[in-house]
Amino acid sequence: MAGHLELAGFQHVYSGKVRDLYAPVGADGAPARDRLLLVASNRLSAYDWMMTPEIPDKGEVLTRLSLWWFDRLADIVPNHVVSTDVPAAVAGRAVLVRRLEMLGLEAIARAYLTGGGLEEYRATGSVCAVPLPEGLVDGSRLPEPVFTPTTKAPVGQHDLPMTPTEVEALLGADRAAEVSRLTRAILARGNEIAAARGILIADTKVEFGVAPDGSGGLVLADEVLTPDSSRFWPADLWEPGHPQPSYDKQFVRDWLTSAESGWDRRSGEAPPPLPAAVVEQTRAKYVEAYERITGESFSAR
Ligand code: Q0N
Repeated sequence: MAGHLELAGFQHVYSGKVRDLYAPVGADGAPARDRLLLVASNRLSAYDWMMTPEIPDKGEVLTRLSLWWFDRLADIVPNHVVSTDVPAAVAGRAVLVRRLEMLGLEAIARAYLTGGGLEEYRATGSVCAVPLPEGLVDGSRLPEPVFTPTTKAPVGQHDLPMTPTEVEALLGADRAAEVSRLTRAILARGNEIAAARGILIADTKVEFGVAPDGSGGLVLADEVLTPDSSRFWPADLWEPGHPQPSYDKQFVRDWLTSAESGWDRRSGEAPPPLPAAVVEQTRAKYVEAYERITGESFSAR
């Protein structure tokens, strides 16, 4: 994979759209089997395109926000974090984690109705086999969080909704019920904390793994309750009945779809580079989300 960092003592394993994985290399030169280094980049995607330039400090903001949430979720579920003692080149935006065997699904829960959940509700009155009250609209709060898992599609392809039967076939009934319960509990806890700070978390995607030797239960991995893994809405602008503004990517989307960008979403061509003002406004939204949720001021390391 082109474009990843050369980190002394680490071997590149995998790059996703936004995060990269490395394996620590032992004194014998062999990659460690029980640890990974998870590095958050400053990359941002919109309308399925990677933007240029990157968003300064984004990786650090999201890494620190995930770490803050892991602490506040620790009574619900253990997590994969081992240490934040990482190479200087990635300080603040990387975490050393336990290498897990990841479950083969995206665990998603929804607390508000929008996107794919709204489409399914309009067609069937239910979302992922959960019947919902009549009269809900785009942005309505659900009576309680609903578990709406999807498949994990290869990079470049879109994830597909999974039925409860498919999830049970993949995980077994007991583990399926546990993944559902934990995912909904994580979102409920997130909303308890964030709502008091002016942010609604409409939905979220989490990833679970288990120890490769099969011992122990589910472990929360990857990132958690960040604007990249969740829809954050400013509570003061919440108004069910129409699409809510996205907390973090709104400036990017607004500019890309404005006449000013000169870009046609349907052209199939890469979007032009973001103007400096759009990059700066977007950085400010990530920092604002971090500061509002944690109550701590952000300053890059
Ligand atoms: C893992 N993903 C999906 C990196 C994150 N603790 C872990 N152990 C084993 N595998 C993974 C983790 C974690 N976290 C998670 N892939 C592997 C999410 N990726 C997307 C690309 O960037």
